[in-house]
Amino acid sequence: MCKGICRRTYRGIVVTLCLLFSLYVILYPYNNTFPPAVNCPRGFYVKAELRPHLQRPPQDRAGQGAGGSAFALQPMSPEGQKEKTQGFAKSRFNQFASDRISLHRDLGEDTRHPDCVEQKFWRCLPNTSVIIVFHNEPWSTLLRTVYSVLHTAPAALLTEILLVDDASTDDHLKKPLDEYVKQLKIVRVLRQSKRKGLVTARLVGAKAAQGEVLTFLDSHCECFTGWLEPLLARIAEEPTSVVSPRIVKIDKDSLKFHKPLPGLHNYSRGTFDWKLTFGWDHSPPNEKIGRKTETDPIRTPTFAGGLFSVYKSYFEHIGTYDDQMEFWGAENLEMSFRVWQCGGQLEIIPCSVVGHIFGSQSPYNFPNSSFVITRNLVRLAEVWLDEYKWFFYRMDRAAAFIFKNNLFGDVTERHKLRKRLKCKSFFWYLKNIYPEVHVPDVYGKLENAGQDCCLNVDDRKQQQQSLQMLKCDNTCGIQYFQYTVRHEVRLNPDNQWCLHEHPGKFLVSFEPCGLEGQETAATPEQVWLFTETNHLKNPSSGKCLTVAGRMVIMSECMPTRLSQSWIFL
Ligand code: LR7
Ligand code: MN
Repeated sequence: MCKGICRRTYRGIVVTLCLLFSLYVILYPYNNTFPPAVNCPRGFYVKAELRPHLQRPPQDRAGQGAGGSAFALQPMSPEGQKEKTQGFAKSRFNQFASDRISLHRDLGEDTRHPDCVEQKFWRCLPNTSVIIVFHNEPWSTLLRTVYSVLHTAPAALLTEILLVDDASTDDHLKKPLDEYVKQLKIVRVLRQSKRKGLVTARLVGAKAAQGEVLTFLDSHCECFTGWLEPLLARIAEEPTSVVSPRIVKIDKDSLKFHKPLPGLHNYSRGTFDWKLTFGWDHSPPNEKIGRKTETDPIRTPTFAGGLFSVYKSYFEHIGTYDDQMEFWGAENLEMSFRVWQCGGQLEIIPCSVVGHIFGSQSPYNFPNSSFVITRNLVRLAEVWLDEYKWFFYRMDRAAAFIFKNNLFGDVTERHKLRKRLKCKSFFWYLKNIYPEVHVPDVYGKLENAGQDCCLNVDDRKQQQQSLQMLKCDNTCGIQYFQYTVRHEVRLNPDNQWCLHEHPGKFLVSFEPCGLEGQETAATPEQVWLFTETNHLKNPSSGKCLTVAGRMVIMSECMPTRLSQSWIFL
């Protein structure tokens, strides 16, 4: 009998396990929108399987720009000179030279690191749509971009190339372009009827794309041999990665393609400053960031934003773009912060090399351009920067104006997205992703708006009773303070004393700072928020720093009270 019970129990367990397993199999795809389930036959691709869509036609070795070389200057006729000047004025690079270089130019020998040249790929790379948005791009640069993809990307991995026209006005980009790309079979032109900028144009492309991965390129690029596979391989391995190639320069004057130099492997990564300008610096040494081989990705705090691959499903999951950003600018930093703060990663893949023409300045004239770019930046600051936005507004007066007068539009949808994805704080981002960032503290006197007086500390005592309001002339004490990113008000120059509130009392004094080194948050009594009404508020007590005669006390915050209104001078 016992045996019977055991057998029955055993059978019960097996049935339950089977049921649970089938349930898991059925539900699996629903809790995993990405990665798409990959069916990966064993082994590596062989060369023949990675053949491009189009073979390059035979090259004229002596031709202009051959092998990625510079356009050679020749004696020029007056008409030629005129054409060159006009081309430069319109495109901000040497269009004259570009127009005389083969659309199919080969870039010569593979000069990437040997580890990259020899890298093998598992036979399970996802396929991709390449999306190229453009506005009034010259024919030669646009078509050289297209051909460089067709000549390098493995046909098996390239679903299509989508050219998205952001309402260009140049005639060559209309019917002639439609007609020309017909022969290229997998190239399609989509159009945005009104000029709205690159963000919405990219969204048009992303929506129409049929590939598993989206790969964005600018309209004046040339892809180096083997650029696509390493990008796709990395996102197959890490589906929440957004990956950029290593971007090299195509010279705006000579159209020389700056090939990766053998032996030189110091890598750049993307950064930003408090004006929210994108920039580059050197990635920390390999040992420090755990890179073991040359094929390993490089984590980057921000990206240039024009050239990258991402799973289509992940792009949608993390909120595509802020579609109310117009024309040009800011979308790259917005996406950088968003990807990191919301659980993804941004990487540069050094084995993937793509060239880009960096023009001398923006060739676009859209209405109110500097206002539009700053407005885009304010939108991103309002959504992703938390209290760090004040650094930006302090650095950029136009941004502060747009913020103050509420001219940046509605960002509630983006806030909802941030909440839905449970994204981390900007403080987390700086600490973990960009710890080398320079965070400026604010220094100065603290003047009270109600009187012509400044907060003064008697440097002989540095105690509560020595805190008072005096004329702002530095004659009898210290009037120099530092408002730190951790929201302390520190007494300078020695930096050891912090403005300190005493719970349940009116008292406020300078006490030794509780926060040391890399700790994340100050002691609650030493936290002061500089509010929009210029109050210095201690959030734990909810009280504000208040002037009472020559004394300074804590009292209930009242928005209009001048005795609670402070200015950092
Ligand atoms: O109104 C516009 N509509 C467009 O369709 C303005 C531009 N565009 C197109 C344009 O044709 C091009 O294909 O959008 C693309 C980007 O414009 P560029 O080439 O003038 O920009 P850029 O190369 O000067 O600037 C970089 O920053 C931009 C900020 O919005 C975009 O993110 C670009 O994609 C980005 N370029 C790169 O990342 C390439 C690497 C260079 C660097 C650094
Ligand atoms: Mn560009």
